[in-house]
Order: sequence, then structure tokens, then C-alpha cells
Amino acid sequence: MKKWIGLGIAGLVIIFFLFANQSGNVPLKAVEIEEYEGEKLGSIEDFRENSIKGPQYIDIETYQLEITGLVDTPLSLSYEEVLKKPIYEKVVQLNCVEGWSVRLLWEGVLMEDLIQDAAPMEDATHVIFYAVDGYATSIPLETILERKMLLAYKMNDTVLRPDRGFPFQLVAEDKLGYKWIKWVEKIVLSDQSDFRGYWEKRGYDNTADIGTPEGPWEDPGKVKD
Ligand SMILES: Nc1nc2c(c(=O)[nH]1)N[C@H]1C(S)=C(S)[C@@H](COP(=O)(O)O)O[C@H]1N2
Ligand SMILES: [Mo]
Repeated sequence: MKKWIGLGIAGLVIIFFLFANQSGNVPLKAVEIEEYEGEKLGSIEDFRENSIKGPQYIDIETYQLEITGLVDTPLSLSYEEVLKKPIYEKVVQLNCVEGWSVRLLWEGVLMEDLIQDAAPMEDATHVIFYAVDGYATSIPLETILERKMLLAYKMNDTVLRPDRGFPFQLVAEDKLGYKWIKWVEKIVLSDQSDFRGYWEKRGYDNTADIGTPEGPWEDPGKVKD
């Protein structure tokens, strides 16, 4: 009798894990890659978590990414809807003003694809990003397009953790870390060239360029359509 109960419980546990594996939006894989095309990468652990309000825990079932402002077709997309767009990857380095940096493989969708879907109006010149912790930043639309910036959901082949910006972080290539907004929930097309985000309002340069502001930038590689 006891044996049957034991077997029954084991069976239920197995069934539970089978379902848990299938139903998740969030893959379970959590081992980061260390190398990409022969290049040694930095680690997810190299960040110094110093966000304005600490890690944010987003309920992905209710999460919506809004794309609004000076657009003809405002959008509100679920996590899965965002990830239906073509997926790209690229190794990009984040440099924080505090003096540390980390070079990782980022995987996500092109900002351009999201913005085009919303049909921006002609007078839209800037993109303002808002996050769930009250953080905000902005980047000229042209810069986002020319650098083919990604909105990442993975770093080093692992899904972003809550402390790393889950569900999405902007890969603001060649811009200082404070432009790499995490936990993005709203993207507003705007004509406000003088908008200043959280750190920009507190004295940090609104351009935040590092490296080569005139490019050229290597295109991200397509992972899947
Ligand atoms: N939503 C949000 N995004 C944010 C921040 C923040 O406080 N809130 N900090 C920025 C800064 S200053 C840097 S350097 C990068 C990486 O910071 P982290 O190491 O805290 O992840 O995230 C940026 N994105
Ligand atoms: Mo930073």
C-alpha cells in the first residue's frame, strides 16, 4: 500500500515538472555562456546593482509594453508579443559612469521594429523610455535607428533576472550606462529634444556618448525570424 502511495506521489511530481516546463514563458536555462565567436565575455555577476530603487519584480502575466506618444498606432504588447518579432544578438559593452564596465552578448528585438509597428509621426524626433521603478531616460530617434539598438530580454544566453532588468533592458550601444534603462514599460515617441531623464536631470550629460559617436556600428546578427 505504502509503495503505491510513494509511486503515486513520484508520478505527480513528474507530471508537475513536465507541465511546469511547458507552460512557462520564461525558459528555465540559467547557465550563462562565457565566450562568443572566440571572444571571452564578461559575466552577469560583473554588474554592480545600484538602481535607484533596487531590483524590480514584474508580474509577466500582466506586464504590457506600451509604445505611444507621437505615433499613429499606439501599441500595448505582452512579453510574448514583443518576442514574436525577429530576434537579434550582439556583443556590446556597458560602461557605467562609476568606472566599471561589462561586455556581454545581448539578445533581443530591434527597437526599430517596435517603433515602425507603432507608425511614428513625422515630428517624432526623440524616444523617451519609462521604467517601473520611476526611472526615465531619452535618446534621439535617429540614434536608436542608426545604431540598430536592441531591446534585450537575454544576456549571455540567459533570460534577464529581476535584478538585471527583467523583462527588458535597452542596449544603448556607445552610450553611458544610465541610458541602458531596465524594467522598461513605456516607450514614448516625442518632439521634446530637451527632455531629461532621472540622472540627466541630476547633472549627467544628456548625450552620454562614449567611443565613436559617428560610428560605424556593426549590425546585430539575426538569431531567428
Ligand atoms: N529602471 C532603471 N534602469 C536603470 C537604472 C535604474 O536605476 N533604474 N540604472 C542605470 C545605470 S546608472 C546603469 S550603469 C545600468 C546598469 O546598472 P546596474 O548595474 O544597476 O544594472 O542600468 C541603468 N538602468
Ligand atoms: Mo550607472
